[in-house]
Amino acid sequence: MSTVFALSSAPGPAGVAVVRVTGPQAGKALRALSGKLPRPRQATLAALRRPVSGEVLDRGLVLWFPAPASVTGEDVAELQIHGGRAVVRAVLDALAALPGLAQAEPGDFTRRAFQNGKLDLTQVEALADLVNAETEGQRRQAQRQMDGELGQRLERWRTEVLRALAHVEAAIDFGEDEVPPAEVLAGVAARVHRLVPEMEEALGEARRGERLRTGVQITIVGPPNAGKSSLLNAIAGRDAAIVSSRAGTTRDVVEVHLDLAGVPVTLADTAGLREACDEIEGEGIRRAVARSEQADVRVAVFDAADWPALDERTLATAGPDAMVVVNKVDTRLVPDRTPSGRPVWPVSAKTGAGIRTFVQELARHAGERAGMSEEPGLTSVRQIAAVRDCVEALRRFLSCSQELALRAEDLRLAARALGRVTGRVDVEELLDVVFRDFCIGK
Ligand SMILES: Nc1nc2c(ncn2[C@@H]2O[C@H](COP(=O)(O)OP(=O)(O)O)[C@@H](O)[C@H]2O)c(=O)[nH]1
Ligand SMILES: [Mg+2]
Repeated sequence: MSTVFALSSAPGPAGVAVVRVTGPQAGKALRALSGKLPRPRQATLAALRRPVSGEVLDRGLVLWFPAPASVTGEDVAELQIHGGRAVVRAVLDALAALPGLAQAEPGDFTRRAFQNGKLDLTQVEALADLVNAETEGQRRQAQRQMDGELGQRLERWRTEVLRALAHVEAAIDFGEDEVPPAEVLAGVAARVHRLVPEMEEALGEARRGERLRTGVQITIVGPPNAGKSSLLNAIAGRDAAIVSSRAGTTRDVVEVHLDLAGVPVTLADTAGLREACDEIEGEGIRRAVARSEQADVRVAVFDAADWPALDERTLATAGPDAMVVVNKVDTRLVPDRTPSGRPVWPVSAKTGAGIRTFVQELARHAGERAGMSEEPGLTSVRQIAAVRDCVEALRRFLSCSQELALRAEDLRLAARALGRVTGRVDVEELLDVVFRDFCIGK
């Protein structure tokens, strides 16, 4: 394995820059620059010198993490130096000049951590999510996944599937005298039967975790001139959408990305719903309807002037679970229920009245859709696809329509699908399970 180094902190002038070296030559490299190896895991002040010439490049803290108790599982040296561009450049150049050392490729440290069993793939994904987290909700989700809970849950499932597979293979290999296949198979089927609904439940909840990663989609719909664009601007606190008293001003979907109480959301303003005057407006309305269909949360905006009549087309497009907002209450007051009894958020995009209360409620809805309070579930498309493949294979196994050897193959596929998620695909483990359950060679 090669030894690589990289600037681990962000580039550019800063108080401190962190340079990490990982691999078998890391200790040698640290000694070459600082003169000696500090005690493991203890921050030690040292002068860093250019090898050969002995010129002092910087003074900083050095740390030494011998394998395997390090972030990558290899020998790791960490240099905390002054974060000036020239200082960093000089130290990186000095490292590059050492024999056997090379600049790390993107993701090298994490890849090594994975290869050495420090992280499973769900944790690798979580690490990327954590580094990219912009809102509190995203940080929390990534942190939970980083703890490895999701990986452990998947490993538990995989072990169950492997155990079932071991029993089926035993039934094939051992012959009738030693393991009565019918009995074994019934036990295996019962186990798999319990597993499938658990996975399906996780799949059912998966959209939530994904929403927290990518953002909850909120769409504003309503008749022309109700104040949809004004509402979006009031929520976003800036003039993202063009506001005009001319009906049909907003023609395409206008999006803003916001942090609503820790939940990332994409708020979309759309064209007013009415009979289109021209082709472009018609397309805008078609997009409005399509966007509304895909949305996680729909907001229907009406003009207080029309109260108590509410535009039918908007009600139909937004659907029964939409939040009903009546705008322009500065011109006319409205009650807090629609004639049919649905709750109403009375607001004025112009004066700001009611906006705070509405935004709080909107944030709560968005948070609910993102499953902010849930246990760590599946969060990425990759994870969801793999668990879906697994369930499919297990269902095929349970359908009993094939001969035993083919059904064993279904279990193997199921285990492999789960292994793909965590990155653990070794067969050695399968043998362990077999030995544990059967005491072969007893
Ligand atoms: N009085 C009053 N006028 C508003 C309010 N919100 C929007 N308007 C006006 O209503 C018109 C239409 O607003 P706009 O946001 O473009 O509506 P949209 O077509 O639904 O996007 C504009 O002239 C706005 O100034 C409000 O809360 N009170
Ligand atoms: Mg508009």
